[in-house]
Amino acid sequence: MVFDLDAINTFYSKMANKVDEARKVVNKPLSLTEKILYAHLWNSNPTTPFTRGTDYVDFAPDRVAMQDATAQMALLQFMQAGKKKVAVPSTVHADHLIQAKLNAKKDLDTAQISNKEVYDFLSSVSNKYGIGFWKPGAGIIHQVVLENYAFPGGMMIGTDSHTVNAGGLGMIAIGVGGADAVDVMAGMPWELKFPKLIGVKLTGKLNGWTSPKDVILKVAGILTVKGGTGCIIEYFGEGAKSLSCTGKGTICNMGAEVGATTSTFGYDKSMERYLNATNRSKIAEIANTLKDYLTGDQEVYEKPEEYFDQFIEINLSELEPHINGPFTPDKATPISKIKDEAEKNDWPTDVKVGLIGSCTNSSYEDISRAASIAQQAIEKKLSTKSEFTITPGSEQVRYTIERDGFIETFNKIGANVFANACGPCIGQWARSGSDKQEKNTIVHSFNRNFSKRADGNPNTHAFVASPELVTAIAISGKLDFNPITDKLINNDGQEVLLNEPTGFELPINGFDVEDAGYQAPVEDGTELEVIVDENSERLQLLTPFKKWNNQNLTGLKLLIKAKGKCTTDHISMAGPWLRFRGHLDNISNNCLIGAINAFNEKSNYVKSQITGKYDEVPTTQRIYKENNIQTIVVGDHNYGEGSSREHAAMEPRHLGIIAVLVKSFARIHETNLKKQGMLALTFHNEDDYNKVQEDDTFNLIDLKNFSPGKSLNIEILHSNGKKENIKAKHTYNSQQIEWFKAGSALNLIKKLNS
Ligand code: MIC
Ligand code: SF4
Repeated sequence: MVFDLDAINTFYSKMANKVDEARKVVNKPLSLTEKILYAHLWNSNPTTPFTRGTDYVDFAPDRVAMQDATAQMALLQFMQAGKKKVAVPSTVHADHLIQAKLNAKKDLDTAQISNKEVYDFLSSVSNKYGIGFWKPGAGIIHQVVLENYAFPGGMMIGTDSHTVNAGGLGMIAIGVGGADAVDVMAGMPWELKFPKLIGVKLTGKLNGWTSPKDVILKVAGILTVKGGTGCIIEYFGEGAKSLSCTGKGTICNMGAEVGATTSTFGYDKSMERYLNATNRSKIAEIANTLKDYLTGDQEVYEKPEEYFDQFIEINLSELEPHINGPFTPDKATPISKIKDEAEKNDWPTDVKVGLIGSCTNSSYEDISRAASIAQQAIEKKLSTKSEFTITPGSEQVRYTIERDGFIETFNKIGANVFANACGPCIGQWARSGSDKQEKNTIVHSFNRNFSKRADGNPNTHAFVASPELVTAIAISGKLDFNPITDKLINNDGQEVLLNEPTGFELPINGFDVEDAGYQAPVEDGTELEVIVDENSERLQLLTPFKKWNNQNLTGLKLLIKAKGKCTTDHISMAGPWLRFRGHLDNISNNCLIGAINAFNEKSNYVKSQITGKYDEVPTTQRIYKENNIQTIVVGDHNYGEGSSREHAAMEPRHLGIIAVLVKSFARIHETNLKKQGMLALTFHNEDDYNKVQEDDTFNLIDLKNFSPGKSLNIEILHSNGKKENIKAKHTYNSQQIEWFKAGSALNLIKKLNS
């Protein structure tokens, strides 16, 4: 048993009381989100209710999860915190570093060799500090967490934005940067601004080709990539109850794509069935006795407009399958409109590859429904026009679907099964020919489709759809194929129509696995040593960032004014760069290379105010650093959208960028910047973005008075000698200002522990 039943029992034994106390203080019916948040306060019982969207609150999460690409930096930081053991149950999952090239077996063997140093580091550091280690091949963090650790009413944080997947099992699960994970593992409170609430009522029932994925594709279309910022989305209603637990997981997973802090569902029969199927009947038994506490109060769901900050209703019976993309997950097109849209936008309609799986959509249900389409292709004598790949989410799912014949079915339609890992979803895809940068289309069941994400090719148009739809599209080879209405011509020249997909919520014969791939830590790891080779190009011990000198910051040069979408993929690209995630100096060579320079519309091409020449962003910035000149980055809306990777904050910090001034931030990235001792500022007046010119110098003239709720005054000096004054807002509270003063949050922890 890998989960901690005792800890969960202890939490449940106190939950009812905590929620009852909270209800007295709040003095009105509570949503599920509020129940879970109030039941996880660091300082037991509140005396006044928290104001949503305003109050910073200290929480005590039940557990921490980390994946290999972020765990390296998180654990390098934890090693500096001076603790013997982690304070809460924590796990590390080796999933992001496996490249998908040939097939599961060969790719895993290659990864074991090429990533040996990193895996050895993660395995030994986990062992030393009491952290469970899921070895390469065990599966993708979020699927493994759902299968083993998530529990209704619990609260967890994870160093990956899709940690939110665990909301499918009624948790409040939140993606964070590594420095936040360090707080919790070091036994300190974890701080979050008390979120606003979005209620989504689901009525009706899914049918035909529509799947849970379409619910979130629709929601993404409604809310857009920043509509959920600062909010928790709570789903409820009869429609919600009719969804499988893993389907709920899919919906919560992609909540990251609308910027939501997390999403969740109330405990119901589907969760009970999933807990039973994954050997956790004991949790289901206790959860059944606490049902009312593990869902929102009836009054809240009856009058949602009164209790949520925003309310959306979706009728599942009428929901159409959707295809979202390209380049952004919120461009939602219902299948009936895809032909028109494709034509209108000149999207290439020949689909080169269909890819299913990932942490988002690799449940037994997803795979069985996709397999039912593949089976029809065989029976109806259709040959698959696109390439087709599968990345199973966990070894447990992979083993079970192989046992039940689905892998064989996929193989018969020419599929390639990759390792249980992120693979193509995060650019770990050795796609042949992608360097030619041809305009082409792929369709996948993953969650993100930012430019270059899957294969590094900016001209790959990636679309997101449910696994069953991806399978049908791959068989047809056409983006504008609508399986509900369109016929295909089979190998005998006959016209055939695909029937609706069918599947199984859970395996009839139960899940099975030979070796799930888990390594438990030793009881006492104090004597164990963690070795980091000084000459390593992949791992580097951290040197603390310098503390602030208490002076106003003057003479900051503009490094880049980024235009439009600037996600963490633009700031710290993944794919080939994942190999340097444990080496701050080396990975800093990708700093902001994807951001579009507003002055020339090019990426990785900025003017140096020292040399007057244009060069790559990291090279230009390193020259400023050598000359002890600090710099500032200016950006657009939702800056830092996407991943939790704190490299997107540590790299700029390491290279000497001290401030980031934007129209708005994505939540995790803003916190990451603060944690690493940087200034994360937003324009008071959005239009001031237009005032910023290429050769500008910035003076933060009243930083000495940096205090909560008080705007900062910035003087911009243009090269023509003109001066303009603008105001910048910030969301730092007094604790966060201390992080800035100390040089980073970690410097402060170290000070407290020394
Ligand atoms: C992603 O989906 O972008 C990632 C890769 O899983 C990231 C984490 C990372 O960059 O390591 C995330 O979502 O947080
Ligand atoms: Fe991995 Fe993709 Fe899921 Fe991120 S979104 S955890 S890269 S499978």
